[in-house]
Amino acid sequence: IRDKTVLVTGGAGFIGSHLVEALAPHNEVRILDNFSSGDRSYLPDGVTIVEGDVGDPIALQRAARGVDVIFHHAALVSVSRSVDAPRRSNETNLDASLLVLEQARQEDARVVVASSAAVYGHPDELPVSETASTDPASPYGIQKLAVDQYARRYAELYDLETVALRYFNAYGPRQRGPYSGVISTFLEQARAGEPVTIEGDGEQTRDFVHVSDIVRANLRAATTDAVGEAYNIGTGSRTSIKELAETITDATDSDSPIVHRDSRPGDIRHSGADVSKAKRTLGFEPRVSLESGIQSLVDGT
Ligand code: UD2
Repeated sequence: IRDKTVLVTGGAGFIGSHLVEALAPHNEVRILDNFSSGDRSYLPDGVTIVEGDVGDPIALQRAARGVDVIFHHAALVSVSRSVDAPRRSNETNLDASLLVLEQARQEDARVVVASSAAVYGHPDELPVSETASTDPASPYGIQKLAVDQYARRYAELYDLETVALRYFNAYGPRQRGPYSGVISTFLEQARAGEPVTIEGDGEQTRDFVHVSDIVRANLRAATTDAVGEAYNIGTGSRTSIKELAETITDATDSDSPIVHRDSRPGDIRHSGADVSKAKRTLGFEPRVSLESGIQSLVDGT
């Protein structure tokens, strides 16, 4: 997209900052971030920073004034933290998202919301399509499902242009920290020569999607006519956690042993996207294979 005024909530975070990078050359970009996990160094010059909580109506109003599109990426992404503290994660993931939708109504702005594969819970069928039943297995999944449904209903009830993107397992540069995804955890462990910790038997599978593909999906969502819809964003292929551990120890030339720990209570066994709807309707085409995505993380390119 070009020549728009856009707001990225969570714009200093992992996915948000990559999106900001893609938008900044051709658009007026604002971000709203409380820097709880985001970092200023990720932001290119020329971006307007509003420091604050997405749940703070004043900060949100300031950041959203006059925008054409809001990309809503501010969230607490840890499933296990949502289990430990459901109300705290509900505040950020659901209450604040409703504020964002309301603010978009005020501005008549399009909203692209970050939904999640977590809305499906334990899928009945693989790959999982958007018409599959939604039965989230965690507070996080419940919150994302509610946002996803609100987005759809805001399109219908108020004629607001909304799109929900259901991300599968995102990875890439800048994902880090104790609550981040398994790829960044394994990479840190392998590089430090520490044991690579598989939770459970490692036969569970995930659909790992590179952040650059997620950014491309957002750019498509910003212009599509097919609003009021949810789209799976993944690659369509699944990798077991065991295979992932081996790929990462190989790619880093690490001597780290691969060890097993207890599995996570309530862990999803298999997750994989049917991305045909996003391909057909958004023209989304995942480009980065897991092998090349991991290689570029290792090479730092
Ligand atoms: C990810 C997202 C979540 C949601 C969901 C949608 C993150 C941090 N979470 O949850 O926000 O969108 O996908 O499907 O991106 N594992 C290990 N060892 C470790 C860490 C993890 O074996 O040190 C396993 C873990 O038990 C699980 C798998 O790896 O089976 C993936 O775990 P995760 O935390 O990266 O992501 P997930 O799928 O729980």
